[in-house]
Amino acid sequence: MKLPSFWLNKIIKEINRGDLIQVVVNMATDNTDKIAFCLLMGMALITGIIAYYLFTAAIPKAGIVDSIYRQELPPAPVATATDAAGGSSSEAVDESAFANKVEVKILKGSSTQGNPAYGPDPASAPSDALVTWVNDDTVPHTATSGTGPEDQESAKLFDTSIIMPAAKASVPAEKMGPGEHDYYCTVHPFMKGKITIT
Ligand SMILES: [Cu+2]
Repeated sequence: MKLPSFWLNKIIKEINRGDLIQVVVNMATDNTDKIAFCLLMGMALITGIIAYYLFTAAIPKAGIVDSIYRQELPPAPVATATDAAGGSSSEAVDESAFANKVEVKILKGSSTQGNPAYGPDPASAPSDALVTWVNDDTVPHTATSGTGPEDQESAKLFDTSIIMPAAKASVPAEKMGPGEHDYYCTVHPFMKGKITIT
């Protein structure tokens, strides 16, 4: 394609002569098709620039969702998730009163049946310890005493209630009493674990 440099040279020469109007006239009289091409390219350029700024102006802003399905989250679970003391959904436990602390993790991905649920499992704790379940998953879980929802003794020994993602809940080992205890998640009853108080 020699056309662009040809036109460039011609335009520069004409401009050097200081006769811009003559440039346009020459182009219009001699090369109507090439003028049309240039005009189309010019219009495309203008369209592109306008479209760029219009689309930029239409980009949605973060945090603003104009959806008819939008629902505000209930405030209580949000507060629980950020509550480092163990969540308002379970009984308040003074962590500083316990020298012995045992942590059981609710494992990431545990809401999928077949995945490991709690870790360590079985867990063990001395009777003077505070057992804390930490939810490392992205959905709410519980640690509820019993073998499952059908268990008559379910939740009678202990129940953390809902633990939101990144939150935790504690139960004193003393409350559970010595021996091996089954527990499960009321949200996902296939999630089962054991804890032994020694
Ligand atoms: Cu669960």
